[in-house]
Amino acid sequence: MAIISPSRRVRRTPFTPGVEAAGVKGYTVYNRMLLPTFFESVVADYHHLKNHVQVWDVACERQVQVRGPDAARLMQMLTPRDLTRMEVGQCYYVPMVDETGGMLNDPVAVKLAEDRFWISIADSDLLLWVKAVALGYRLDVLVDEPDVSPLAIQGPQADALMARVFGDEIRAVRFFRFGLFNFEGRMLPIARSGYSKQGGYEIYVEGGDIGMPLWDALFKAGEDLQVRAGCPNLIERIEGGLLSYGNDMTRDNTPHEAGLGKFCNTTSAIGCIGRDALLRVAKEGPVQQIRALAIEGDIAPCDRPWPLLAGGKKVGQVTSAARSPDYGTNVAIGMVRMTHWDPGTAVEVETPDGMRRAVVQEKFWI
Ligand code: THG
Repeated sequence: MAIISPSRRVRRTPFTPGVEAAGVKGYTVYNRMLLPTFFESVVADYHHLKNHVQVWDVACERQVQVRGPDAARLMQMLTPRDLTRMEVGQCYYVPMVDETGGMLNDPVAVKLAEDRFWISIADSDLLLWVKAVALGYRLDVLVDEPDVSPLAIQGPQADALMARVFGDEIRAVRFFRFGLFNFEGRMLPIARSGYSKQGGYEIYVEGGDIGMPLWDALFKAGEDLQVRAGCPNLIERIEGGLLSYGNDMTRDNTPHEAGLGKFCNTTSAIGCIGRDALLRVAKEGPVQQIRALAIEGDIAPCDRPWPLLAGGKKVGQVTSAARSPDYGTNVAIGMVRMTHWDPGTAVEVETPDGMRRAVVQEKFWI
């Protein structure tokens, strides 16, 4: 494949010098920013992630900052998830939808103060939507994109590495909570979260100037832990059922179709945008939904939806797929119509290299 030509529109991150020095071999573009896709190979990176610890440049998870007296009110307008019990120091995975119930993004919300939130976004221009909602409802808030770049530390040795740099207190941070930790005199929110099922942390690096000093400190401290540069791993995230906005679901899907109904509290009186549309789908139930699929045979990278067929009729599509070394099959994520979504259902996938047999799984692998 050809290279991605560098330009101002494809933003570098504070960690890009470290990523390049580590020998990044593949990039994608996410929120108009560079996101590494592999270093040694997707398979080699996968084994290393599951056995050691990696440092990930996920600066492309940009923050939409919401500040001011109406911040909490705006946040609740943006998501069908009930935020009334969300405390300062918590992170919530929050589907965000438009007025038709179509998914606009699936970010992580970070509550920094009663009147200050970060929305850690997936790959869509959510800033524009949030600014427009704030303006349209004449809310007393400021909405901007701060100089904040997440750095994820993922893998079984993440606790060991982080304790060396930030002290043993880091071990007490609970899942989807954050604490403030000092690095070179700056207090950084560090959460126990991340786009893998191997455990770890996300450091919200405020101020690009400390990006490389932090990167270097982590690699120096983790030498004997075999720390490496890594990135969200295609195989591992499919095994874990971690969804990719723009791939596995789009604005054409409701959260219920995406399997995110458990993050929607439409029965309670949450006055969010899209509430009426979601009340309808919650009542009727979706007619298609995200499923794990095991696919037989050799497959190419999934760079467009692959039709799912049964008896010659289209019953869905596959949007993410990869060979899994640990499970000895191709693991995949697809959207499957209700007539064929029961576990054990045999279907066929129309890949660019030909038809492949597949079976709907009861759940994801991790
Ligand atoms: N971390 C942060 N920002 C992000 C991502 C992240 N922004 C972009 C993208 N990833 C958003 N999508 C997701 C998808 C899944 C999860 C987080 C963000 C996730 N899910 C867990 C799971 O499914 O097991 C837990 C969800 C829960 O139980 O609350 O972590 O990764 N900062």
